Amino acid sequence: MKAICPGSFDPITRGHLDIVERAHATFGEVLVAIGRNSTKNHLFAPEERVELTRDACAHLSGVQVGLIDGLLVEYAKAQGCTLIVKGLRFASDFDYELQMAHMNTHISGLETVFLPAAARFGTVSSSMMREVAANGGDVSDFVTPEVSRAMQAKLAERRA
Ligand code: COD
Repeated sequence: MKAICPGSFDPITRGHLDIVERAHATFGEVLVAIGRNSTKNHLFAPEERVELTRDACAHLSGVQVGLIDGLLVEYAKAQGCTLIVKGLRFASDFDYELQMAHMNTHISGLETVFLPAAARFGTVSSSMMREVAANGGDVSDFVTPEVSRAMQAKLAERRA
């Protein structure tokens, strides 16, 4: 079975990575799919997010990374994925994810499986990482060293 783990991943956190690793252990082949998501204010361009995510997943053979063009479910089917895997942290995630799961099933018949966030990463979000790093805080417990360096470089570039 090939599962798809979609998200904005701006940037990928250890919480995201934990979901990808568990999806890999449970379902085998995994495609981590990055949405362009124009409604969010991004730190990294979609192609930069692909590179950082690819790097973070390099230790997982059988995990690929791609960029979603258009609808997630169409991309998923075109790539041979038969299941969507998402992480859930708290009730607000569930409210949002349930709407997307219903719509994705309605459009395509693809089911969504939810994995509970690991306790140690259960309140970690990309937006919190961006906020902490932008104000000089240390995010290295929650992102890979490469992501941490890329965030510092991007923020320095923005300040220049
Ligand atoms: N631990 C576990 N899970 C986590 C953590 C954490 N610390 N942080 C986030 N997650 C989960 C989220 O709950 C989510 O399931 C997933 O990881 C990705 O999170 P984000 O924030 O990076 O990504 P989102 O929620 O902004 O991604 C939205 C998509 C890109 C998936 C969505 O917009 C999409 O499918 N876009 C394609 C266009 C489309 O088909 N739209 C219609 C959808 S119905």
